[in-house]
Amino acid sequence: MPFKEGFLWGGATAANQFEGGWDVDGKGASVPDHIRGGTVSEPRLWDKEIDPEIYYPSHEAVDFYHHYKEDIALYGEMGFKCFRLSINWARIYPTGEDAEPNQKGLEFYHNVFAECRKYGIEPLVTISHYELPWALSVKYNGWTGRPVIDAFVRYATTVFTEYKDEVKYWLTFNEINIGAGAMGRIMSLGMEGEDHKPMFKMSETPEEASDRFTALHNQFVASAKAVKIGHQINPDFKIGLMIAGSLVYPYTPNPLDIKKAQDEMNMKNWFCGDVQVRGHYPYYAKRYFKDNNITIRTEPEDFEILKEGTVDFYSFSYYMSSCASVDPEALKTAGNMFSGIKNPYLKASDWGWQIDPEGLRIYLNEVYGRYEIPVMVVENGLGAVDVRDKDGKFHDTYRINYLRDHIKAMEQAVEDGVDLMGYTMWGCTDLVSASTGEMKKRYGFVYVDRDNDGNGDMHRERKDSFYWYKKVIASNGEDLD
Ligand code: BGP
Repeated sequence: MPFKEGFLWGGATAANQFEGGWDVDGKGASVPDHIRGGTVSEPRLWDKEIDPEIYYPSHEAVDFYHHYKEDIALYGEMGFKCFRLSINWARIYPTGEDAEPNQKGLEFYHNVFAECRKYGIEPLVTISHYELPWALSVKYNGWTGRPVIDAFVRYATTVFTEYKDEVKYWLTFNEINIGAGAMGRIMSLGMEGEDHKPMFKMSETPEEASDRFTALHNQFVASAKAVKIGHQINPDFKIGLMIAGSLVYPYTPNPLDIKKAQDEMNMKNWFCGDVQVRGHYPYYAKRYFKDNNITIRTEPEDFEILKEGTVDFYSFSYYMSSCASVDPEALKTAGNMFSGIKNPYLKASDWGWQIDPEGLRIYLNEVYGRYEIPVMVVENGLGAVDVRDKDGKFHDTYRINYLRDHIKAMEQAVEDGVDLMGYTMWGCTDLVSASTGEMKKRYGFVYVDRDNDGNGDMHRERKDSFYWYKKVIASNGEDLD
């Protein structure tokens, strides 16, 4: 049996894409609550003032806030061992700097964890999944402002203390390395500048890049402080990092392509893990900052903090791979926040993300070889358009095929010797897409009746993949047919 006993099979979600209830029971607005929906060709725009006439996907999302019992019961039925969710920061501290946490917000997650316990499901909690209270973002220009570190540490301390007997597995920041790419500005900086602008920014000045890396540095410090405090609160906590797994191949054997792929892997993929696992900035970052005129604002004590707050395990999302080439004519591919050059050997999803299960095996081996700490795949899945068949059901064979191939690749990696803790497939219940804000891009085992414009009664239905995944879990990954 390749997967170890107690392997954490399950699914993953994020509060702003899943919960809804954006202004109920004392919750404050968070950054995603100001972002409109979009599509691949129409980028999501953000507004300083929330306009009641406009549809914002996070406001109701798929209403897990009022459906959590039903949703977790479905996870129980599939036999989930683990459910990854994030806590909505603004539900706990509505402005980020409130004197006391919001009791109703704390109560909601107690209820969620109690429900998980009923079915023997272990929660895996992301403390910040693309989330920042709006008030903090405005006051401090997002994570560029140092006071945000203290606000985060206070929030993390509150949830660690509150849920210390209910949650064992934690992640500090979702896909922290997205902040290492220009497209990640919005996630790390908040909404500076004029509004009604696209949520992603593709290019920037050295000053803007300096702000972005300062924001990322502040997140490193905040994460390290939280890890240290978490271990004091409960020494049994396992606290991990979370990276957008970005595997880059050289496009050709041209040594220049190979060097380019190495540089991209370093800064897009390894940089954050190197800081969070090893406790210090990697050697190659110095040259990158020098070549790009980037200056990071730091305090001397930060470097000791980074050393003291290294993580217990490495987790990541994996959807696709890309190539690097020095040829300016090489064809580009769409992608999960980072994009790259198209690989002629791979097919792509409807959204242009290149499907590469073998890449997952390669990536797992690379990560484990580099760090030798436990690894977990906390996001993987296929965003697709699901159409109801003549019999009224969702026969999502394409999703089953995608997941099967990736689970087989994990199996190989385990045989290779990788210490793999678990697998939480992304978007186990259909939810709002992070990059486009669409509902049409579905990942789930469970269908939700909701469309891009907010129509639908939110009822849930099992797809074919639901029954398939149930068998996979029951057989601990043996039965993949
Ligand atoms: C990751 C995010 C998730 C999720 C996923 C799929 O980058 O951590 O929040 O959304 O990608 O992306 P999308 O929703 O854009 O299809």
